[in-house]
Amino acid sequence: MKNSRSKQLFQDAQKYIPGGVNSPVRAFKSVGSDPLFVKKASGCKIYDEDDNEFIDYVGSWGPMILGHCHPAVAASVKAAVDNGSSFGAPTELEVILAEMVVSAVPSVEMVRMVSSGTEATMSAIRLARGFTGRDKILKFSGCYHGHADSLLVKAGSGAATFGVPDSPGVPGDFARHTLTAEYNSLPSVKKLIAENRGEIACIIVEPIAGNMGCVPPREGFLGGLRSLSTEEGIVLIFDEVMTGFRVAYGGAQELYGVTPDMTTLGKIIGGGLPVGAFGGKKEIMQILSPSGGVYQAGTLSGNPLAMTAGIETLKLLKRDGFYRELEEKSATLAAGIAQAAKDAGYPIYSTRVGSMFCAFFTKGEVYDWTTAAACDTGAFARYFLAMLEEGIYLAPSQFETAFVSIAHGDADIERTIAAARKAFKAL
Ligand code: KE4
Repeated sequence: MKNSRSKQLFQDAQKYIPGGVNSPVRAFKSVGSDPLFVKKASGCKIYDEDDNEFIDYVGSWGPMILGHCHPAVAASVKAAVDNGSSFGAPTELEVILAEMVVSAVPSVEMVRMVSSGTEATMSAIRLARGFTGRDKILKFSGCYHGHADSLLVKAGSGAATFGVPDSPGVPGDFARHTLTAEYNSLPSVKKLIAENRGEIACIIVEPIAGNMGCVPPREGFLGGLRSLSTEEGIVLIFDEVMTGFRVAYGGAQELYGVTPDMTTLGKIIGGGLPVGAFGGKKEIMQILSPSGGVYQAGTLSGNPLAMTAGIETLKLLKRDGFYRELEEKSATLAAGIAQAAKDAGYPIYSTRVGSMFCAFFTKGEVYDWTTAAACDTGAFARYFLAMLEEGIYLAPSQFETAFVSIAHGDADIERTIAAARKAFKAL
């Protein structure tokens, strides 16, 4: 595959940008290759600077559920630009998107817009601490909630990919307020609660873990967290930055029927532009400045272009049958890839929830960080590169999730399965 232009750009980029990228996982380091520089995208395809075409399953790490450059979303943003790109003042657009989120997400009675998922989770935790007067937070190994200091402890995604779950630069004083339990293990949560009774402000969890690969919640896990949080006066936060509007219009909380006290969102609600959001019960949200004392702010929060893209995207997700169609595509693809591995006699453990899916390169079941970390990342890297050669662009890490969009057609899915058949045979 021709990649001279990407190689040159990567050399140039490394002169000015640390690691040549603006977010670590994009560097392809864990798959032992140099990144491709993307020039444009449309539908389910991306095109790199050497004019290679790929069927894209990264989807900008989740936002592009409609596919890239959806005509209605693109047109709405183009029109919005002519009205101005940022005012730093309230707009009707923010009210419209806020109302759409409140109507869609069961736990959200009020919502605050920010510009990234990290801002959303960081702010939600501050709000939970302000609401409870408690300092400690409880998260799960392998879950990633953005790069705020208190959350970069045994994190997933890029932190796990680089094997630096506890990042340098996070003061011990911060990290000691962060308790870490094991995903899908209620006993590990109960133990930490017993050891820190009355001191835990919130439990933050990815209701479907997407940052150690795709790891679904086991039966009773989310409901158990709900009961424990209620009993202990702990604020339960579902980090739905990835799962929100992805696995259902109301997110994982709608899919599993478990309602948290707060929810963080991002990715899809911005339609590809920078947006995050955190919301929840009115009694909690009301103590947020300026209606209350917990401070949080942002120059570009509620940016009109981002609001426009988000509104247009959510409108299109509401159409009848959208999620059913996405489910059918995703099921066909995931089953085809699993069958390809089986036919090649290559052991993988595959998972899928809606249009989030993952192939774990291990024989055993994957249900938490320990079992995810046991995967053969070298084999995954060879598979990733083999698929790339076939024009299939997967997430460049075993500890990420792949995404299907509504723009992936039958031919794209068949081509992907054929590529997987070839890739597994060559492993
Ligand atoms: P951002 O700050 O990257 O917008 O969102 C942080 C975040 C929070 N919560 C969850 C569940 C997330 O998945 C993320 C970010 N996801 C990663 C992909 N695994 C972003 C990709 C990247 O870091 O470049």
